[in-house]
Amino acid sequence: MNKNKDIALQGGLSEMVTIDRVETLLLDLPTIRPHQLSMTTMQGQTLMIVRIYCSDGSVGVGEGTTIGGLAYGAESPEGMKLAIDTYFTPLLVGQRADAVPELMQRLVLAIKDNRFAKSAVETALYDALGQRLDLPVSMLLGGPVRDRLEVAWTLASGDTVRDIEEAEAMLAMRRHRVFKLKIGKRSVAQDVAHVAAIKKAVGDRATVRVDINMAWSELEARYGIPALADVGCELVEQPVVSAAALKRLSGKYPIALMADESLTGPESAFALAQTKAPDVFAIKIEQSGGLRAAQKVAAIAEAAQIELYGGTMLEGSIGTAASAHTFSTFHALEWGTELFGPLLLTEDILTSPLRYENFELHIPQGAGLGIVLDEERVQFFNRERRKRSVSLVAG
Ligand code: MUC
Ligand code: MG
Repeated sequence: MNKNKDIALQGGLSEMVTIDRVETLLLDLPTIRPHQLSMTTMQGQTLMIVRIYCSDGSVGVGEGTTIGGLAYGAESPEGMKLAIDTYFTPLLVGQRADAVPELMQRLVLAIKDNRFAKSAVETALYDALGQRLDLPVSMLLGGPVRDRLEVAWTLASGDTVRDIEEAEAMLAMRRHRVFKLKIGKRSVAQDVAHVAAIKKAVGDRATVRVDINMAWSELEARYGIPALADVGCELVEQPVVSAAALKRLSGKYPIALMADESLTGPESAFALAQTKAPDVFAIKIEQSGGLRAAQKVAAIAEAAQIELYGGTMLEGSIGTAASAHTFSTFHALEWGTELFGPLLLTEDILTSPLRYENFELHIPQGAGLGIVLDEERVQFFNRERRKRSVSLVAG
């Protein structure tokens, strides 16, 4: 046995494992109901799945999602697939699979932006490494400080009565007691009335927050935010586009202001922290550019005394598990999380679904992400397979 190999094995690392192959798939899954945001209404969700095959036989899986194709940001599932197939894969194949930060740095240096695709790839690399070392991803990220996360639910059917019924059902199941309402599509007055009706219906049994997804002008926000505070709403997420306007709105009203779209990774987090505009950061692994980048955003928030919320890009089970492992390492998570993505889908692609219980998500235990894909389901929802069967029927 040579000296290097000896050291590697003593250190718990496997013998030089390399990346053999990278595979990407698009899975189209239905949602339980249309999901209405200020900029789009989702009728389903597309999961961009990446699998990284390593020379020791380990296979890591990662996921990239967005909301409504290109309605939310510059990356679409199709674009992520193309970027990974064409540009990421040649930089990964043949490289040492264990060196995750080094591999990510290689991608960061060669590829601008593409944060969602980078997050998917980093997830797959850590999943494979965790399986190799028999450690959960949370341990590879420094270790969890909690094993469960409070999970909010988003009410976004577009209809007040239906949203109230949905909230009641969630409370009865003890699945969610924090509700985020998607507003910004209607007038400010109509939106405030919608929030007031829902808050009145749930009373002290639940808390109510809103996400405007940048739909308000600064002037609308000046009327809307205090009105929301008056009806018992506790937090307003990304009311306006500009960070300068967010700053002008901050500290004025008895309600927390949260940044979401303005947070695009550690640099933007640092810039926002310097202005101390938002009270809270909605941290997302995809928006941040990966799991470790999300941890950096959390560290910046902590240093600036900005509170934390674990956000979602409505990921399916893979991205949700990766987010859960990452958020489990955050010291403070004052506003909980919204890792409900898999519950918005009618179908799951895991052999055993993530465990939601008593208003919380349990961080999956076990090596890597701690999840197992149901291969039949993956193939069933695979866009390529569906296209092939349609063309066979047509032909
Ligand atoms: C967002 O903007 O926060 C989170 C929950 C939801 O319904 O949409 C996402 C995106
Ligand atoms: Mg948001």
